[in-house]
Amino acid sequence: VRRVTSSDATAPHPPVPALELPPTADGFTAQFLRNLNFDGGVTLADASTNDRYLALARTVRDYLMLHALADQQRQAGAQAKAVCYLSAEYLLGNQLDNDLLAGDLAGVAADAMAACGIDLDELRRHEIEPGLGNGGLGRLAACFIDSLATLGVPSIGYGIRYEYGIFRQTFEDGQQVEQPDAWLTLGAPWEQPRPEAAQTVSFGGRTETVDDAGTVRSRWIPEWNVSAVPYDYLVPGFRNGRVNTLRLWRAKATDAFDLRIFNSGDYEQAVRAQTFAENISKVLYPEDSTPQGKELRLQQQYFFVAASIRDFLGRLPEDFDLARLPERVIFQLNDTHPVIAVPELMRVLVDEHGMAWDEAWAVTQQCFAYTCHTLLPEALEVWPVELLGRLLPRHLEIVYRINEEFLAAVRARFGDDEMRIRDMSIIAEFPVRAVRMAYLATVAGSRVNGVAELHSQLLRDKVLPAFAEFFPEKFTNVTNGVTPRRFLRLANPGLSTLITDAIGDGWVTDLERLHELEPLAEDAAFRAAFAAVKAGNKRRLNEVLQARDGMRVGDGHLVDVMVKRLHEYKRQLLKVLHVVSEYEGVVSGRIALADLQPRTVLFGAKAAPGYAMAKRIIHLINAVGSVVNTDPRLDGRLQVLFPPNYNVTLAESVIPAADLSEQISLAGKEASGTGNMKFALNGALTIGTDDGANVEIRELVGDANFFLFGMTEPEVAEIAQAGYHPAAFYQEDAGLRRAIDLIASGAFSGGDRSVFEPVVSNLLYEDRFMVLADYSAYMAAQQRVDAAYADQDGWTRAAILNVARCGFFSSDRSIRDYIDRIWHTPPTT
Ligand code: B1H
Repeated sequence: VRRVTSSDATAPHPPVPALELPPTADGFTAQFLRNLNFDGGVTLADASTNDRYLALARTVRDYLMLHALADQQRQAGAQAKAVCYLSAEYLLGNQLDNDLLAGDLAGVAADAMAACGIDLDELRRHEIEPGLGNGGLGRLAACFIDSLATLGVPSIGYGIRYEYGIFRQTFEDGQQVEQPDAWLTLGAPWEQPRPEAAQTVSFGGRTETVDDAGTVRSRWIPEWNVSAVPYDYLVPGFRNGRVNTLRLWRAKATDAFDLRIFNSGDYEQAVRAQTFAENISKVLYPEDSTPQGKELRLQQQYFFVAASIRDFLGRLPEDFDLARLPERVIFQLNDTHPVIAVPELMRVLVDEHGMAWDEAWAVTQQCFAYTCHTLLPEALEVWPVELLGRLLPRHLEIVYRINEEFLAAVRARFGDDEMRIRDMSIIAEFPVRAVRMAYLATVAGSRVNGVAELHSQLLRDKVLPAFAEFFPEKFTNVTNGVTPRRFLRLANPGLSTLITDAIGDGWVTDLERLHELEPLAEDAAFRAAFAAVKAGNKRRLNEVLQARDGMRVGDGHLVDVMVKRLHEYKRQLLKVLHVVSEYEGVVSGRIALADLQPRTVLFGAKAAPGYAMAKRIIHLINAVGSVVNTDPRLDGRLQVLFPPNYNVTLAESVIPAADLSEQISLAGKEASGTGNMKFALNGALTIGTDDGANVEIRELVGDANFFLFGMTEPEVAEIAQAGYHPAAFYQEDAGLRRAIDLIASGAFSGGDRSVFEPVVSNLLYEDRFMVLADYSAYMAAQQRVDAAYADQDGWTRAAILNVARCGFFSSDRSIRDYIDRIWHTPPTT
């Protein structure tokens, strides 16, 4: 045993090798038992499932920490430029399997658990996923940090440690009920609190001007503070020894805060004030795509970006020249949620470091880049000036000055074109004076990117055309991607093994190698093996659904899946109309039961709690399901399953089992989609519109292996322009009329016609997302699906080609594109 001397404490030293590397089952077992005994305070004999789970998680983290310490030491002197990914959401999913895979610990962990008589699968099922995001945007952030680590890019993910993540969805009488997501209650073994690295974040108050040796400067006198305490997650690269950090901030009342209240002697007020501060990181706002302009949400946004900027600047050498900040960092803005970071960095540089405005602006412009994730006008965040001025008065001044100088530049180029000035102003005047965060991000950032080719083009042409004209060089595209580690290697072990047996395991970090599978589509034995994997995945899904919800997919059924947030633009209603039409067809005798391709239609979707129409649509899906599933005339050949609480964990069981992937948004509305990529990569065929990344999927897999239907974006724009009349489609299409009439008749609501009346009249008289206009094309495409599925071997061939041709959709490729087009941050070793 080496003696620890006092010099060890100060001199840089290699991490103490407390654990054996490479890991052995004995070493792993010993560490597991240490954690169980000393961290958990229980013996193996007395340990509960939770105790064992926590000790296992700790042990996995210990091994990763060894890599992290070594990695930090290697990177310390490197002075490489880092990516700071600023995102209000990270939809991480379970950590255990992810970290076992990345750290190559699955084998020793299994042996160690077996040696202790513990069922590893039971511990896997015990994990509660951190659901710190709503949907695609949050999951994208999680995929990106995985790829950043795997590619060896120095980076930090910054976000919020919500005490309550996305709500847990239950159904009562078919209607959504939201339950709090208490993911922290049984312990959070993957995170490490770092109270010593807390930052203070200020709010409110006023500004005053001071004469600083002849220059008039503004400064902020805030009114209240909160403390931001970081909680760190290890983000391991795939077996490369690299470990990055995800730093999530938790709001705590500051000591000063406590003291002030303590002095006032008002105990009740003291407790209330503490709650007030800590509310900031209490709950994730459950709106996907449609932000609500709530004050607490702005507090959350400023809270995490202010803490993150300070945190990053604190990592630079004491004497670092901030004029060179762009050499060391790029802050990537994940949508507009962190855009308040722009005036914050300006404030830090100008007010706190005394930098001249113009120089600070030049630095700031190089340090930010902005990703837009939407096309819906209602999704573009704006903050009322009144609110911003009250919460962050200095930031409002800074935004005004940025806008003034920007509009002066616009005038200098285009003259006093007041229409243009009003269009481009960062400050909107109607309906209330408000800051347009997307405009601020566009003016401030070095780059603006959309998330799929079509989306980036529409962003230039429709959402920000004046800006694209003014700053053509800023606009670029980075098509989204998904991590093949979680969504293929882990979620689909059967297919992973089949692929690896055929082409080796290089695909896990080089997904384009899936192309090597293409010739195997013509190999009958490979097709049979592929089909067997799909059948096995359906059995696995059934085990999960049985245990979770008492549901099962029918034997021999085509598994038709639509899982994503519930939003009208995504058109779950179109899928419902298809189901109702098939049902009506059989019941009325127009379709012979024997001609009906047996199908299970599986939905998964959460609705924002305040989104009434979305909740009615959930109710309708459940109502249709309970009628269709139990009508003896259908004999079980058409099933509608809607397991509640769709999340990352359920996705990992559902996606590998799917035959058909529903990607049926109205063209021009879905920015990208990422579920579409996960399904294709797992060998489901897509029925989809020409929208988002569907366009690129279809181009890559080929028209023969994709069921395209519906209007194109220009066609949508044209009929919108001409005046869209949904009722005309209802009048002209007898099948559509029968389906809608059946819903309107109360057939799915126990004869009560009022229940779904709002859904029906919305479809007939408004139908903002043109469900009725695409209905007949969708029905025809579903007929092509049925015909194609009848040829099982042909279907399997097409499915294999989907897998083989979707390597492009790795988030590793997305990150390489960000590096090449935006960040210019080479990987380090
Ligand atoms: C996407 C959001 C979003 N776009 C506001 N916008 C939110 C907007 O809390 N909010 O207020 C939360 C989320 N999310 C999605 O991003 C797009 O709809 C998808 O098409 C895209 O694939 C995904 C990732 O780019």
